[in-house]
Amino acid sequence: MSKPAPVFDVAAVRRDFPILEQEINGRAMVYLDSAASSQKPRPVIDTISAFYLTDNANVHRGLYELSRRATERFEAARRTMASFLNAGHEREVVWVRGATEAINLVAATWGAANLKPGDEVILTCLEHHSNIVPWQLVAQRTGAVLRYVDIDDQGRLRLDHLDQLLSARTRLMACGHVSNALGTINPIAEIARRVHAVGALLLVDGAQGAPHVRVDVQALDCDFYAVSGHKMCGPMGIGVLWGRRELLEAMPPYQGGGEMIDQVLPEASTWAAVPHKFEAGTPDVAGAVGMAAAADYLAAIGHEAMAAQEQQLIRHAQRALGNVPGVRVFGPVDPAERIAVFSFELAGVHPHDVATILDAEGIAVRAGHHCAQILMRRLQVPATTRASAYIYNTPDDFDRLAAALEVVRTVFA
Ligand code: 7TS
Repeated sequence: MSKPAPVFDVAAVRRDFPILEQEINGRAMVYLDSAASSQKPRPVIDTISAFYLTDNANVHRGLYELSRRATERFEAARRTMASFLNAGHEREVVWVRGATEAINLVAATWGAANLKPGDEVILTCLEHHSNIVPWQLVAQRTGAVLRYVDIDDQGRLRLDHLDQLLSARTRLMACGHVSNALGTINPIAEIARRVHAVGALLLVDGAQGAPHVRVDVQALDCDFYAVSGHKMCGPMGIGVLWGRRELLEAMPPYQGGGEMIDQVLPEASTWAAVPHKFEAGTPDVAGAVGMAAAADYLAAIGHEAMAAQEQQLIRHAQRALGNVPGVRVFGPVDPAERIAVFSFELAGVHPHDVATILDAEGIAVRAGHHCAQILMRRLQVPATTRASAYIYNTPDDFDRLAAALEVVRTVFA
């Protein structure tokens, strides 16, 4: 099979990820589980380490040099994330633990303050549980009703169905930018136009979008955008909620504690300005600094180069998987409509058995429902095997995967 020329130097990128240079079960490891969590390049690890070695102190409190420095690093990281997302203002960037917390924050604060019985929240059947369960919790408390946009046979959202669901009762739509299970890239700007036309808001779960697609929250014209650091080369336990400033300002606080207040009186308190109103307690400062280093790392490669490289990888992977008898890949066929996340079934073999044999061959994939049980039900499969690639993966990785799938077939013949 011919190997297309990479549009950035993948070998150089791989040298930044020492974790990839190891053997698993006597074979050079192939890491194909980046949709669950990406690996971290040296510049991110070094930035976190340097923060603890030279700048660590609590933020927004001390009048001494180290605390000032930690605060400046923390707020500079916020500016980096604002520019990574093309936010209109750094105050629109709230530090959270990840996409899960970002969505819970909006559901619990905006949702509780704005949803009434009979109001509708539109989700899609592609969503990760993180973008379903928080809305179920607030719907149960407020009497709001959830609706789900269906997909077509390639796992693409049916915009005609969205049009049927949108009405004067719709208050918000919560939609993933990119599906973690199928890799589908959703047409967010188009969805925003339709959602805004009925006067509703659009929250985008960008956990899988930000690592792969250039995010411009102003061009997407969404109202909230949720990001996890650990899927875009940053550390675990840190993420960003971007929200329109006037929305964030109108929302009640999320958690109470230090840092989020202005005045604390015996019976009630007043709140700090956004974004600090939503950042109760000591934040993960090293995590924020590490996430900003990850955003800088991706920006240095360039989203256009990343996307072009990924398109080539998708074509190669489709050919390699397509040559294995019995493999059925879910999701969009056109590479332009997807990222390099491949959920598939292998006829007659349970996905957990596939993943176990792949592990014995040194290949890391995920098998299961991928926190997308609504989608699995829609696809009428109990589970899939999922191979998800990122900037450090090569065509060879998919050749190894295809060869290992032949081993699986032999074992189960
Ligand atoms: N939304 C999407 C689309 C996701 O893929 C994930 C994590 C989340 C939200 C939650 O992100 P967290 O960082 O707050 O946990 N997805 C996966 C996955 O596909 N396999 O493991 C985690």
